[in-house]
Amino acid sequence: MDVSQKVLSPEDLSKLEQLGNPTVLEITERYLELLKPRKVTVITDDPADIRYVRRLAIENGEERKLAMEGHTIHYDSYHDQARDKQNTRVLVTPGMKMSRVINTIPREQGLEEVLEIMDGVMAGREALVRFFSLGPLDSRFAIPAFQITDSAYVAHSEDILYRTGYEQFKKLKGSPDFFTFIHSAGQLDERNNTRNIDKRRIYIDVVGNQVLTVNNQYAGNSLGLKKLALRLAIYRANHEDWLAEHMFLMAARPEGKNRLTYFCGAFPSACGKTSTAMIPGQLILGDDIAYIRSGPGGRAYGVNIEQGIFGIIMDVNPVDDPVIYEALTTPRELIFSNVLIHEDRAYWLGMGGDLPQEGANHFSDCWEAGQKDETGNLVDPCHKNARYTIRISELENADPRLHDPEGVPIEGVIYGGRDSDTSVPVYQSLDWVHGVAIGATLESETTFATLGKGGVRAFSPMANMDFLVVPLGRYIKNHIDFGARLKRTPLVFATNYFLKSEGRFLNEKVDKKVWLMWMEGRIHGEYGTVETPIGYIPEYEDLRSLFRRIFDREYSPGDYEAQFAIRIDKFIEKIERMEQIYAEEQDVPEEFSGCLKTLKQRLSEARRRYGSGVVSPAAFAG
Ligand code: SPV
Ligand code: MN
Repeated sequence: MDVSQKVLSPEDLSKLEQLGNPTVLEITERYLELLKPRKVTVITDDPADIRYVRRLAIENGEERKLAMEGHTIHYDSYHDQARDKQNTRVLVTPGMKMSRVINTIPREQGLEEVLEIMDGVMAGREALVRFFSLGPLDSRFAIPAFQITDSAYVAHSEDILYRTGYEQFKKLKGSPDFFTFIHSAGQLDERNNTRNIDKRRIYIDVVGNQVLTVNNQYAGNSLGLKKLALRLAIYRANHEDWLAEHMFLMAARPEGKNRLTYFCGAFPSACGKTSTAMIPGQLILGDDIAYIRSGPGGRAYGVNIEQGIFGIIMDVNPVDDPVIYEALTTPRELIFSNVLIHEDRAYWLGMGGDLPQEGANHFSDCWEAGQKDETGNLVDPCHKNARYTIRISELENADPRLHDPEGVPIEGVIYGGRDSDTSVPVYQSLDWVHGVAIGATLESETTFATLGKGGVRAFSPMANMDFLVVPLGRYIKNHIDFGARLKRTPLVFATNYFLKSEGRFLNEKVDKKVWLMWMEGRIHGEYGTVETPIGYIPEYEDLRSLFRRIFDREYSPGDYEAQFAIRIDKFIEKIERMEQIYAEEQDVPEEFSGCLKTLKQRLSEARRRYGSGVVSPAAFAG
């Protein structure tokens, strides 16, 4: 331990040694020698250590205190405001197969490149050594995570978002079975933002169970435990027998019925994922990443590997997101990132009311309305991907089973997309394989209407496309096989909150609560269905009484007709788009291709029988 002895105090060194884990010592020594920090601090689960990190983020200028007690602001570089897909690469060894859309680089070459960038990158800086648990403590779901970072903001965010795991590492009894994350924000500018964005690299080493990431601060690039760990977990899950998913977990709690029904759900960005997990009156367990395994009774169980939310702040307002809005505007520990700060208060797009015309933001400490960036683009008051970082336990609708090591029994899976013209607001799949097919054909329409790109459909199976470090065919097969092994398979549903007619949404934002309650009732055998070529849709009378009970609103036969008409031609077009995409993939499971074929046959038959591209739900009833 030559290097470690030089940069670690005897107390810090002893904290490492007490873990009794030679791999932790070896990795620490190796990376400290490379990164060359001035000082290294080892953080345990002790609240005094955790407070140290929080204080350091303020002292080193990565965060600044705001007027409200516990609130801080952090800025990422103007050019580091979202996940960097281009510079995120998976290190591959000869013969290793990946999904087609994933950037790869030969392992030796990638390691050489990133290790060179990392050589001496922490000179003059303090490194923090951290231990976390991806998942509840003492749980068979959990994966221990080891992090070295020179960003106190990253370490502080991880304290809010993840469970600390120093004691968990002791329980490893020396085993090398954990994920490792090495991060450096690199050289910082006068705003404490990453300077060398051109040398930003995020290299995923599935063979070494490690991720090396450098010259970034945006959490989706920097935080080891978020999307970097998701990729390692997807690789592992798909070589074992479980699922690592980009999914929320929530409990539906129907009024007057003494029960909780757990759902997981995958929605591509901006399709209503967090708002579904946060439907008023229900309980949230997680909003981003779930590990799912089979458990007692042959059922699927899930855990949130996080304990916090790194949420998009745009449009969080008292009407649409009352619970989050309240949490963001009252004293508690939370980090705002990339919002507008005026007189030590946070402002963001869509919060309701006018925004100040000047302040500090992701571009400048003295932004004012009309300011342009170096390429002549007008700088928004606040970035569209500006976020908040908060613990779920701070929310009044937090599920008490968040930390249950056994997980929660999943009875329903929801796949949601943004789709203006094809699918109905809610339907149930014909069976598990069809449910997998619904997830595997998820699309979302882009919303950049002003750039003339509105309605472009982005394909993202299970909303997991960006993180698929295995071939798509293998991923889908893992899903199919997972369900086949269960004794009680969850029901699978599709939702679409964005159906339009003549440019107008056919539903109100709050209607998702009705769809949720219908799905919940289906799980308990309470509602009938109409079998259509695409799957089972609700019966009119059930929706009518749900709308009346929940919103005291009249739901007319005309509403039902407009929303639940089966758009046969549009569905056939969608299936054909999918057949084209999957034709390019290898080892696509036959069950899946067969399912698409059957769906197309069912649709074509209905087309023939009813002689129309759009068929009323009434045609399929009775
Ligand atoms: C997402 O983009 O899906 C997020 C935020 O949850 S990030 O951390 O950037 O992945
Ligand atoms: Mn996400």
